Amino acid sequence: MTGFLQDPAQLAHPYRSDRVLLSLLDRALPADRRAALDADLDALGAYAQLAWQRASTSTRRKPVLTAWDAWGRRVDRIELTTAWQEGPGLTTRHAVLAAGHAPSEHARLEEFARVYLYHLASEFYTCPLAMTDGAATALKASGNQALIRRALPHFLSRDAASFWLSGQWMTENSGGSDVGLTETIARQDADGQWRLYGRKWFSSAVVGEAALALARPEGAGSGAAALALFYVETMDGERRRPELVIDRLKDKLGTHELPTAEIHLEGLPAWPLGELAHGVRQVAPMLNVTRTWNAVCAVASMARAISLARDYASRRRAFGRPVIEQPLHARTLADMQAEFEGAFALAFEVAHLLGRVEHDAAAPHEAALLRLLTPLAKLWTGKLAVKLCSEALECFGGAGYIEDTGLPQLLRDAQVYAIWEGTTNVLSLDSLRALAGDHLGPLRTAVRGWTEGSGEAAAVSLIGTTLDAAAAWLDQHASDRDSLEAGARGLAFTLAR
Ligand code: MFK
Ligand code: FAD
Repeated sequence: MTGFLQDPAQLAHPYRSDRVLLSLLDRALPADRRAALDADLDALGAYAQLAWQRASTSTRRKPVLTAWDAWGRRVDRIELTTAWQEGPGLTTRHAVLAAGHAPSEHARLEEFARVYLYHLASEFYTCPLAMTDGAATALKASGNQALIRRALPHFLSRDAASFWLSGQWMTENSGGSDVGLTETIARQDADGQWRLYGRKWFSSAVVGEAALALARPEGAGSGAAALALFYVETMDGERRRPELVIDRLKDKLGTHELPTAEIHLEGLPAWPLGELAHGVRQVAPMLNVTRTWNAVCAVASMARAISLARDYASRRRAFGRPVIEQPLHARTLADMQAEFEGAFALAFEVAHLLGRVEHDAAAPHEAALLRLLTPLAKLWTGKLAVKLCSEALECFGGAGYIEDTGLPQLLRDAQVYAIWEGTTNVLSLDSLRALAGDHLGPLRTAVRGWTEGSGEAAAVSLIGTTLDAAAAWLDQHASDRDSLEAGARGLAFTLAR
């Protein structure tokens, strides 16, 4: 049978074709650092193209858990997809995590450029990578030299053979937003060794070698302030420690290649990072790093969706011309691109600020600015990724709804960005935390810097009016916590926009 056959969308090289990324890096980095970065980004872009081609010719696989071997031994072995098997080699070779911890104010920007290009091809191997980066950051902040010496060489290794992934064990059946409900107990042996007993309800780095875990020291009171933060290791040589039991892998809407497990801890050895309380305060550096990863990965999903939709529009014809030449379709794509570029600017502003703050290269207002923009970037990009991936599927017409085009996966996967690492509401409340004190002062200072000399008087005036209205709203509701919280999402969206 012959007849018309539609050419599928082709993925342009995600690095060489990304005008927005290229122009940011050219602008923000000194020439020598910019040049040194090129080879890694080029290779990660090529890997992304390879992965897209591979996905179109192979059936996607989910990881498989084998709990018992043929002879009745508990093995909890997880078989991973190809991209996951390639993850340690690829990411250590291209220094994805190590780059972020280099001694430079540009380190984080250089790291997140890599993350942005790698994320879609990684099949969410970026999820445990983010947590490993967060664990490295929280360990450094703790100042616990013994744990830093023990774990950081593995977390930041440039050699796959010695590389370790870390998990982030916070969420329990009782609560993921309200971790103060944590039931996991930390008990001390007679010899002083701490051990964890309890159940962690979501563990996305269950194949990792380490984790940071919240637990309640036995006898401590209730609530979040009484929680401590512990470092654990999951392996005993080649074997998973028997005190860590994988109950099952979750059956999820998306992120199918990512093995997210329900686990039990039956006396897993653990070491406190610092004081045996205020574990949430101690894990906060990890949260802020993983939230930055989330924002950058959400933006990467938008970039991928738009790139494919634009390519398809140049191949697909309707009413006598390529649909990209239909004024309304061109306008649809242009609107998507504009929203993406705003989100990209916000996410990468956070990435660059993080590096400047970590290396004492920030202006006085920038630490507070980073604290505010991190939840805003996470919540804004999480929602926008769903909207733009959905719009991109529609750009393919019916083909966008068909599984083996590889397109529906974009939408399914995007839904996770708004949920994990703090939901949109939880992040909106976190932005209220960040606005305590000087309210909007750091943002006003930043906006002055961003818009200086722009010549966009009307836009500058609109931003000023918006910030004035936000400040007035905060003052008006300052003494009524319930109405402040009820309006927190609206305020967060306004500020992010
Ligand atoms: C591919 C993309 C990559 C992304 C990978 C993602 C992998 C997914 C893995 C996960 O989902 S891991 C689980 C993530 N879980 C969360 O994000 C928890 C969501 N809930 C919250 O964030 C709640 O707001 C929180 C648990 C923090 C509430 O806890 P509390 O103890 O009731 O809050 P409280 O008392 O306000 O804060 C305790 C302290 O922490 C305070 O400091 P002080 O003790 O000094 O007063 C807060 O200021 C501080 N704090 C809280 N959040 C902070 C923070 N400090 C800095 N930054 C923050 N974000
Ligand atoms: P709940 O906290 O029960 O929230 C339910 C609803 O209530 C949400 O809409 C929330 O916004 C709202 N809500 C809660 N409190 C408030 C409030 N004060 N004001 C307004 N609204 C509120 N966790 C880990 O610790 N480690 C992992 O590796 C991990 N991996 C994950 C992987 C995947 C694929 C997913 C989906 C989740 C993962 N999580 C992980 C868990 C994730 O972090 C939690 O699901 C998330 O933090 C929400 O917690 P919850 O599911 O208990 O929802």
